[in-house]
Amino acid sequence: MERIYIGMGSNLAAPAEQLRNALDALAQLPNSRLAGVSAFYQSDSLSPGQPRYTNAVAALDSSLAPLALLDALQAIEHAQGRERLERWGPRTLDLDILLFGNRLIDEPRLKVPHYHMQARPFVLYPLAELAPSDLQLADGRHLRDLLDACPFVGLERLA
Ligand code: ROI
Repeated sequence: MERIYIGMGSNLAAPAEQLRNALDALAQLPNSRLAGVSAFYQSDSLSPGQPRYTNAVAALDSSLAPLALLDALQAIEHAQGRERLERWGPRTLDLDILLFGNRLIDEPRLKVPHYHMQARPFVLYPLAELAPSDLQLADGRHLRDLLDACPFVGLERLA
């Protein structure tokens, strides 16, 4: 089993419900256990002119291989109506593998740690709710340092 952190986001079709449905689907993945979920957070989209996003992070313990998990996450996105119309476009559901145990993954379909996580408060702050405070990424960076460089700005933590 490895500990995997999954970033979740939605800005269409009742975002909080999309995240709850995705959590139900994650809990049913084979050879896996849903180990935790952060609070939900709302924030403005990084690309202008889209509805606000609801984001959260899930902790999954799994013995699935990285690409098998990626396939499963894409199947969940698809089942919840994700259409890949444009890069950075609005979406019913986005599931991103942020961290996968202590692995560095650099494949065409999958880069871990996730590329943009260090600059995104809506990823780092929910991740910090679940991860140990001394978490070190596989590339040597410390979560603590990423948080220090990424102010808690524009995030609204939902009850
Ligand atoms: N903005 C926010 N706040 N949350 C997201 O999940 C998100 N995802 C994206 C872009 C369009 C970059 N902006 C986002 O893909």
